[in-house]
Amino acid sequence: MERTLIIVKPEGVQRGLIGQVIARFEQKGLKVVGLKLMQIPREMAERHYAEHAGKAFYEGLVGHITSSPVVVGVLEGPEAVSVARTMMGVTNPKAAAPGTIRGDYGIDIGLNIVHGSDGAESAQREIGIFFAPAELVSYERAGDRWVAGE
Ligand code: IDP
Ligand code: MG
Repeated sequence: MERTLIIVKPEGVQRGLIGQVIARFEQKGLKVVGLKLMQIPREMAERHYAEHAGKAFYEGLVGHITSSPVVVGVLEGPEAVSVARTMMGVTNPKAAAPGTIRGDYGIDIGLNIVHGSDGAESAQREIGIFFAPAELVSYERAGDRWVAGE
């Protein structure tokens, strides 16, 4: 089992897409083990997007992600990191395949609806930025074995 961090970005919250985005991950079989609505402080956004510091879009990115509330969540499941990334679609929603979240809901690269960790290490790092250990809940769902097998 693996965990990944997802964020319904400000445009997703403002457009009323929180439920639809979370529902897709749930329907896939990923388990929500952490979830909260928050407005990200600048310092936290800078840590989250540290890999992009210095890039042309960095200031806009940090400004945007802190501009309005987001929903941050931790999803758990088999290969959760890559499964969530595949469901999100590629970074630029203009190119994202129909059927993906970005492909279905977005058109501007700066307004691509959802963030998802891009690897196991970044997932661990990003989960640590947004969630205290006590905020993550391990639990069994009655249907888990009908999703992931025994
Ligand atoms: P990812 O979200 O698919 O992992 P990253 O390359 O990590 O993509 O970029 C982080 C976020 O920064 C993207 O989701 C997108 O919103 C924004 N971004 C990336 N590249 C550009 C760009 O060239 N112009 C404007 N915004 C960008
Ligand atoms: Mg990224």
